[in-house]
Amino acid sequence: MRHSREGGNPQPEQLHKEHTMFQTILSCVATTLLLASSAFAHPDAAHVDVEGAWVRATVAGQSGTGGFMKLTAHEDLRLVGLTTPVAAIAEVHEMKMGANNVMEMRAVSGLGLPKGKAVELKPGGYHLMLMNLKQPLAKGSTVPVTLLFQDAKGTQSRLQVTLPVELAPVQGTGAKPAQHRHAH
Ligand SMILES: [Cu+2]
Repeated sequence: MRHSREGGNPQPEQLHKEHTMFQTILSCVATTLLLASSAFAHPDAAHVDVEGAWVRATVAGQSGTGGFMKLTAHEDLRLVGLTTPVAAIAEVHEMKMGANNVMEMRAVSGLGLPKGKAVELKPGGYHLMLMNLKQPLAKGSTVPVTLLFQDAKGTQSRLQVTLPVELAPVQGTGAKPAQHRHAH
């Protein structure tokens, strides 16, 4: 039902929002199915599938941790940032072997997500870095994260996901059996 406030303008914004939400739900059914109940789409959600997402549990006194997942964009996008209420600082990081065989970690301005290609954020590689944690993250809890994407034109979009806190990578999260990874 529509109504106007006395002396005010109609509120087409609300109708528009609902319409957009409906479209988003339709176009992101695949994402929602993959994530089961662990995530929901934001009205302006980026068209990105998220699989096997998790955040590593912390121990007392630990101020930072990593988040991991497999991202498949439906168009060429870049993951350019993230926010989460549990950490004062959240960045996209890259970890790789540096000089003297020491693993080095650094923030990157973005991670390319070519259309249709699964890009894995995993321990020892790209990851979401949560720093200055405001609370310990216990296994069994969840962490809400908003991922920020940017397309080639610079248009930004977001995807809100809820990541389970785990001690190790999540197995059997609804991903297709053919996509099992084999650890070496
Ligand atoms: Cu890091």
